[in-house]
Amino acid sequence: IATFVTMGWLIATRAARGAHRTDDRPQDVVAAAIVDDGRVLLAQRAHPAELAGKWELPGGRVESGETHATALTREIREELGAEIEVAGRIGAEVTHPNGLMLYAYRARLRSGTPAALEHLDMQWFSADELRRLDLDDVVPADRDWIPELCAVLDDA
Ligand code: 9L3
Ligand code: MG
Repeated sequence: IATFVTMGWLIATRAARGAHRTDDRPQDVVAAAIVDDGRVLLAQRAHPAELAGKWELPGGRVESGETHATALTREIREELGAEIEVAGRIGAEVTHPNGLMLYAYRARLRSGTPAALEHLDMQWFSADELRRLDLDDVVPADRDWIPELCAVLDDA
């Protein structure tokens, strides 16, 4: 019986380890700064409750086997129904309190018209509109990206 108890314990602890990715390297989240006509697209999160109504650069988790670019292209297709071309990084990576690592990338629209399929709303922001945005209305993880976004739009 001791053998069976030990086997059960081994299986249970391994299953628990597999379920908690935080035991591995941090999971990557990618976000897109889609710039068009001198403006950047921000989307208003629908969930979780503490982030609902706050603006973010749209995107999501990188799944196994994906590059940052393929994950971001998939996320924008799912969230906004548009095809993008991913360019270089913008801003510094952000370490999320829950262990996620966030990376922002510049992107251009290839086809389709973005729509808030999974967000409460979306809006194109000029540099001036970004500077007037109350940071309390921005997802905390994305706040540090705003100054560099303004600089990119000033150059665009
Ligand atoms: N997150 C923060 N800022 C962003 C994005 C796209 C995501 N610009 C955070 C919110 C969630 C996690 O990363 O805690 C996963 O994002 P999602 O898959 O819920 O979009
Ligand atoms: Mg998302």
